[in-house]
Amino acid sequence: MDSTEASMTEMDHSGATSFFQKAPPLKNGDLISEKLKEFVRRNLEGVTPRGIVCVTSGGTTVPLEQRCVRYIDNFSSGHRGAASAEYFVKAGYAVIFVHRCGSYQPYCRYLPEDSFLDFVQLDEASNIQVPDDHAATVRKAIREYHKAVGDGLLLKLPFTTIFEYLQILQLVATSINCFGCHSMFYLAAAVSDFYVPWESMAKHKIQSAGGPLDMRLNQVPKMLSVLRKEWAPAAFCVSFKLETDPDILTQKADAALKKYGMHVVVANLLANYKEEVVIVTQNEKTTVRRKSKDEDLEEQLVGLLTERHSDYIN
Ligand code: 9Z3
Repeated sequence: MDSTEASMTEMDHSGATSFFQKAPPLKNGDLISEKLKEFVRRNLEGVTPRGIVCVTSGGTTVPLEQRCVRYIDNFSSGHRGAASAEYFVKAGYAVIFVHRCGSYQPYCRYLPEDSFLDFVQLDEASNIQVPDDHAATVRKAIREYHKAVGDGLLLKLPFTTIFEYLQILQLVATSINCFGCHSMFYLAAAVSDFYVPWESMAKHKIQSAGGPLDMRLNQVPKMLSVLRKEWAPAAFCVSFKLETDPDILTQKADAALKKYGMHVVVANLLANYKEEVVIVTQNEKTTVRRKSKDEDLEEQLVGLLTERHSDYIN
């Protein structure tokens, strides 16, 4: 590590400490810790250590008021994270799905919008019926979801704000540290870069009578290197890089790889992120393309990443 990287790590460390000290306390923090403890206990049993992955999914919000009426949000739907979580379970991983409240969920991605009321009907005796053309999809979703949860392979932890997201990420990271190199982070959530610190945030709804709003946003401290160096140093870490300008994408992914010590950066462009991603490692760049409309790009992506993870373990 050169001196610039060393001082960067120290800056990240102190930025993270101060962020957590000043953040509003995590609601249900004790319950989340309990759930994590139980999930980890169950998956540590057995002779061969199971792979465990923390999949983050959906966008974080940035509240503008403490009693929040307004917030800054981003476009992420959580589809990538939800699809990936399913493929990790299929590959035998235990999955901690840290997701934005209300975003796409594993095993329900195929249900149409307004799914409940449009999807089911009542027969003459008021029994719930699922029309034949949807029945197979619904049966498959219910079966796979209950199997994943029943086998102790899926734990879902919701977040809304950037404060909740980072606090939960820290809890998850320190809880699965005992899996060492068998643990993986797959950080697909779209995490806010800027935020309003809690102590400088308006307590009540900001009044429009005050005229145009002039607000300063602070930079969210970079937690990736803290995750990598302190919270879960042996874990295999995959982060995502999203850009809108194709000319800077791979260069930014390379920089993230080096700066935060990631093992893989998945680079994608807003214009075609559902069709194509580039897996960037220190030695190679591999483009993954969706082959057809019926296929999930995440199936190939998760397949390649679990291979890289096995190489890392070996
Ligand atoms: C991604 O790049 C994800 O692939 C998407 C998935 C958010 C594009 P959807 O949820 O979209 O399926 O609608 N995630 C990471 C985005 C991000 O915030 N990356 C940070 C950055 O680019 C690094 S942590 O700086």
